[in-house]
Amino acid sequence: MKNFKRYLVTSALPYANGPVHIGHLAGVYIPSDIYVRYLRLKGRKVIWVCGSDENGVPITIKARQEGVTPQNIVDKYHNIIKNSFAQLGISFDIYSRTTSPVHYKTSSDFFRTLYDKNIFEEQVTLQYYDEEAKQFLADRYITGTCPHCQNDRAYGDQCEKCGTTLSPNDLRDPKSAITGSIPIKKETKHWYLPLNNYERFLREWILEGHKEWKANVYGQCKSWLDLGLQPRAVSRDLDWGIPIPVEGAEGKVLYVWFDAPIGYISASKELTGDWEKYWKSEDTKLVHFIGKDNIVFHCIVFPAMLKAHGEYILPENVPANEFLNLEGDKISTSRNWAVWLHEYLEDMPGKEDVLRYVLCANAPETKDNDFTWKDFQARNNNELVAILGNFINRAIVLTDKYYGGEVPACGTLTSYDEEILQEIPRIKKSVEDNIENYRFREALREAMNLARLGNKYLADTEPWKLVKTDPERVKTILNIAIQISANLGIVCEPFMPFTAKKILRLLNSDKFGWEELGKTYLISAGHKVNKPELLFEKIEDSTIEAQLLKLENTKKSNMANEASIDPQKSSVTFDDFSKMDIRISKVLEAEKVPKTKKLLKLTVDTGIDKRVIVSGIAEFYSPEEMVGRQVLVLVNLEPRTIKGIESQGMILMAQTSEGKMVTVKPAEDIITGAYIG
Ligand code: B3M
Ligand code: ZN
Repeated sequence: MKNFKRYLVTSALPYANGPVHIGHLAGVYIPSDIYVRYLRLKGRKVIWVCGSDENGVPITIKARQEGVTPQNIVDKYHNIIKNSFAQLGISFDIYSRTTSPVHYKTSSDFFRTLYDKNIFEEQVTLQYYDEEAKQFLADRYITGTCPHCQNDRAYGDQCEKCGTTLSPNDLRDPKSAITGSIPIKKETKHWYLPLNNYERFLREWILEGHKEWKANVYGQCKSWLDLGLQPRAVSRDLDWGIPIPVEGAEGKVLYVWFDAPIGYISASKELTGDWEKYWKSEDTKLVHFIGKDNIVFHCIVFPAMLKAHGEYILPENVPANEFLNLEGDKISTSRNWAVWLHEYLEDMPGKEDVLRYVLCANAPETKDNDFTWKDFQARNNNELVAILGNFINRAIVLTDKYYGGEVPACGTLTSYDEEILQEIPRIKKSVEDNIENYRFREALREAMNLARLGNKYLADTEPWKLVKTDPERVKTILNIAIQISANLGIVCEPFMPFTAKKILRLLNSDKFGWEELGKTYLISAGHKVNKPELLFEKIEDSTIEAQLLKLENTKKSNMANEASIDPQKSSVTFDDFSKMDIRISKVLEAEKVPKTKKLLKLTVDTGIDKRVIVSGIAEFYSPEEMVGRQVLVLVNLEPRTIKGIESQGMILMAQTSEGKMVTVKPAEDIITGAYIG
């Protein structure tokens, strides 16, 4: 294995278009915090950089939604994100932002270097352009009908109803989301990074050189590479972002995925004058912590950029996690389906480590996982309270009770004592191996095994039974229990830094070095520990129910929103409207149209005549339910033949939030044939 002199750790830059949620934490920030805290404890040289991703379309969309400037948006969310990270103990060396002057210059220079080296290809293409707003439309700014599911609110990059990835050209009836007008196609020039030229290098570097990468990461890279790489545009027509530093590029900015990873370099520059050592020497170990949706950018695009530039090292590993779901549903910022960190910190003061623990114990390291409040409660009550808290408490309480808090001297060890003590260095080694290999769940499980070991030791030796008959033995047992507690104060630090501190405070002890983990004489006889205090408290059902209620309300309001978000159609003249002849009618007969699931054949009395209408409501109403019902009928709709039956008119229906079609009826008794208008 290579011997690295220093570590450069990066964590994905969260978009400053919303706060941070538990999915971000479990996927990226908690694992990287554990990793870096551990490296520091081991005395390795390390810098850890992060910051807010403040450029790009996600920011301008949010600004438009809230009716404020993009600058307002990034200022607001940068502060929320930065503060909430700090409160959770996420210990970046720097949390910067990609609107910083250093970043503007760094990424602009980076582009210019590649430009001067003739790396880019220029291409003129036709893009949608909104003539009213006088601007080119980013994919997200074009809406239209999805060609797969007919959803008429699909976006130019994706249909959120059926989940298909789209390009703006796939949409039928495209409209500008800015003005609602129909966009035209207009020529525009952009710079492309020819990823295809780096395919061979990437194949060798990843597929041959990094077989040790996590299977999910390696697998995703392989499938991208096997599909073949295409040139990718690294510029955009947008009025928010870093201007392209080339003449004749007015109105064009760097694509956000071009500048964002350079943000790691800019933040390092802001942090230390030594930044070049970290970024440009082969004996630096560069590790990117990200979520799975960012793999291609960190394993393929950014390395190709770094390679093209020529001066930078490449990542040694990219331990991307899968996704965390919430109560069975995908976490979504726009649908507010999330547990937001800043809200958690407010709702659950003093429980920072509970969240850190649960999200690490349940981290989606190899597959998507689910966060549920019930599991959160169970892990707190059955693990933190019952295992870790219980052991530390028993060790301190017994020392307090029997010896007034003075740690008793250790006498002769039995072979069982020795067996127990030998476990500690084994646990240490296992925690280290697991962390170094990005298996944080397993590392945490092993750390907790030390508390399990302590509980088992006390349960097996039962000092409370021996205190009268064999006081010397009890001294040894409690000395050992206190040594195990001190070891827990060390081993918990990367995972639960607040708890590690509390343990040491209970032991009335200074911080130990990590190298002391595994030692069994950390606290000397005669040392006085503090009065017992509980490390964790039980979480009651009512607390969990309050959180579940919050989620339920989100679900309800989402449903209401979805039911009412149909935008207003374009205006019609009164003449247009008065052409429609709508009458109160009565259904006389109803039957299913054979060989169809959705159609009913209805005979209705319109007051004018009796006629046949075919209506697509069989999924919602049985023929029996329709007979005798008053309905609204558009009687002068051109007749249409459906399944061989001539349909003369249309029954008017409304749609419920669950998508059910229901008939509409007048508020008072009214004669058949009455005119509506
Ligand atoms: N902001 C996307 C994300 O939050 C993006 C990461 C940038 S890392 C350089 O998923
Ligand atoms: Zn669709």
